[in-house]
Amino acid sequence: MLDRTAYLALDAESLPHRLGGRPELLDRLGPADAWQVREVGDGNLNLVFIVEGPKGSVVVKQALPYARVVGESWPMSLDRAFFEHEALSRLGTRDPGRTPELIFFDPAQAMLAMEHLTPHKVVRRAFMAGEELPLLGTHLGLYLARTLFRGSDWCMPTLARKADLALFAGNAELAGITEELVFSDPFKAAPLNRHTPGLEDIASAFRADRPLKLAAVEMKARFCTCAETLLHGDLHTGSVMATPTDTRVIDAEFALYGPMGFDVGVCLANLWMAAFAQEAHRADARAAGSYSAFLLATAGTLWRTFEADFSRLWAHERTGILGGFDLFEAQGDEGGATVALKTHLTGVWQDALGFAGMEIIRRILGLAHIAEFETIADVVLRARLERRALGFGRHLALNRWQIPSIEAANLLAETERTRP
Ligand code: SR1
Ligand code: MG
Repeated sequence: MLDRTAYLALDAESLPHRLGGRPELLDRLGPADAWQVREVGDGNLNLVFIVEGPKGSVVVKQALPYARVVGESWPMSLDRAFFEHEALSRLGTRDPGRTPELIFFDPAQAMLAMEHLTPHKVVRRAFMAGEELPLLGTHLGLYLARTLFRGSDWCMPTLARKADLALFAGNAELAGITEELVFSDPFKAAPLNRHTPGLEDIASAFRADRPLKLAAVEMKARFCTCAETLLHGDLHTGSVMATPTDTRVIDAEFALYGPMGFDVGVCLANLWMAAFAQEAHRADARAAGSYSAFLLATAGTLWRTFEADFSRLWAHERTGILGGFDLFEAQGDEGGATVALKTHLTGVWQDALGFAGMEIIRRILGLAHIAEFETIADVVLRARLERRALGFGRHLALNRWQIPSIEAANLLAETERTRP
């Protein structure tokens, strides 16, 4: 059991004194008495500091013993910092260069120091500013293929795989948060739910919508029971930072073993939601349409890149428990292996659509909303855009077996986005 009696939350004033003896930081930053510190955390859970010195800058992230978004009335284990560190190490090995460089981890202080990504922007904020990120879809598709494939039974040997599964089972508290906030709360009168005024009718209709609630239970069952690979577990566009030429994935504290479609679906959902919010962020309908086209194209590139790179890895790195070379290629049955791959990818796609539907609904009717909608001051407009997104989310959840391709899903998104 880790001794956390010395745990103390950092603040900008105390940070140089508390961390100024660390050689890894002194090497990168220069002397501590010249450090400038800013707290910049805008997420739901943690403290995040940018520390700048004469020689460079770093980020220091520290877990709080409660959920920042709610306050001290929601106590939360500091162990999530341990799981974040373990997860980022693995994800960074599986897709090198796609996560920030880790500098040190202090388990007793639940504190992680890492590379300061600059001039990177949180992707959600780049979307709100209307900045195009031409490589985002490709980078995310590659990241998803590599991390999801290489953390799975298709690639990993049995002993390492099961030890890892057991380790990440310890991140149960954060898994429980996702179970409740994504798959349950939006479909009942949960105390932490909130929504834009004007959405009362649809919030109430969703609580009485048996097919939708059955879909929520089915997706929750997939999330809870399908320990297919190590997931990031919270891959929304606030967990990605980018420039036009580089993309990095951060904030892996929700990491757990789960279905591949969860990371894919959450990511797609956040691209689609950004498109639904466009009308409020651009000067006119034409500009909104043009930026939406970029977002939908990014979703398309993401999925097609994921499929292609996953298929490449399947051909070259299928060395794990489920490898199947002995059953197919070794017996001259290449076609059998191709069918197994296609069946698997179809399952990931259908899961992704179901999870995307859940993510959209929970970001509008649940506790944790997204800035693209939250910053729309005109609540009538906000409600109108959110209502369209809710209709799309419900459609995805209920029709996940009938939407054959990313092109078909994008067409549905554009039809709903422009609905009068
Ligand atoms: C109490 S945590 C609320 C949400 O913030 C995180 O980013 C996750 O998305 C979680 O569901
Ligand atoms: Mg986060």
